[in-house]
Amino acid sequence: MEYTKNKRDYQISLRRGFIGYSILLFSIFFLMSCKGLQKDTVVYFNDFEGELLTNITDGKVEKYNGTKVLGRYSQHGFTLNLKDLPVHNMMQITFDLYIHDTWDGNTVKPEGPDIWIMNIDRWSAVYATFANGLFTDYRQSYPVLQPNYDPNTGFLFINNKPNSNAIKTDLPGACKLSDKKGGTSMYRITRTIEHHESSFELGCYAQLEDSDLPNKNCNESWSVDNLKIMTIELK
Ligand SMILES: [Ca+2]
Ligand SMILES: [Ca+2]
Repeated sequence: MEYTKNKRDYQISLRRGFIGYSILLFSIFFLMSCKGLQKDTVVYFNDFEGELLTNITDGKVEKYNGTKVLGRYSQHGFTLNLKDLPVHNMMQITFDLYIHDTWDGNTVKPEGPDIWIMNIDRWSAVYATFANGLFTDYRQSYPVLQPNYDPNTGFLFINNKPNSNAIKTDLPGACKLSDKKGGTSMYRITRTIEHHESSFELGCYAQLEDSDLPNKNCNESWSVDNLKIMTIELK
């Protein structure tokens, strides 16, 4: 009797083990299948340490806070063009954006608004104001990427606190607030978009207002580092 009971327990245990093992095998197979559905290819990466500016129009490199960055720019900016991309249906754009010195966010003329712009294939991916500077209480629209538009009054930027969504706010300034902690804020810009074409254009610019024109480049500027472009093929 005892032997029969033990045998039955053993058989139940064996069956449970077999089911568990089957589930494990199925999970591994499923995960491997999923991995095969997406192919990521880094088609461009630049940390600018080698000062390589191939494919970039209006590129320039400057040393900031112990690293080399693309910039600094004040008004205007740069364009990156890539061709002969592998087959893909999505793209991811990632980089560090430094907002240097005194940006006046949503303030009206003559000091603002101070707008930073990112275009992908000439459509607007970011059109946002930034506020930065020691103890500034100007508002900025970022991380909201686009303003509302009123045909009578023009663009309406949302009021967020200065440095909203910045990942570093204790960096030294680059010119006007040179070496002053809090003079620069750093943001991580990431956009994942639907994209199929074999060519790609990224344009980054700023539209800044400053009554102190001779010192505008020193008062408010920006730069970019660790620019990565990845194509994604979802099968
Ligand atoms: Ca760098
Ligand atoms: Ca300004």
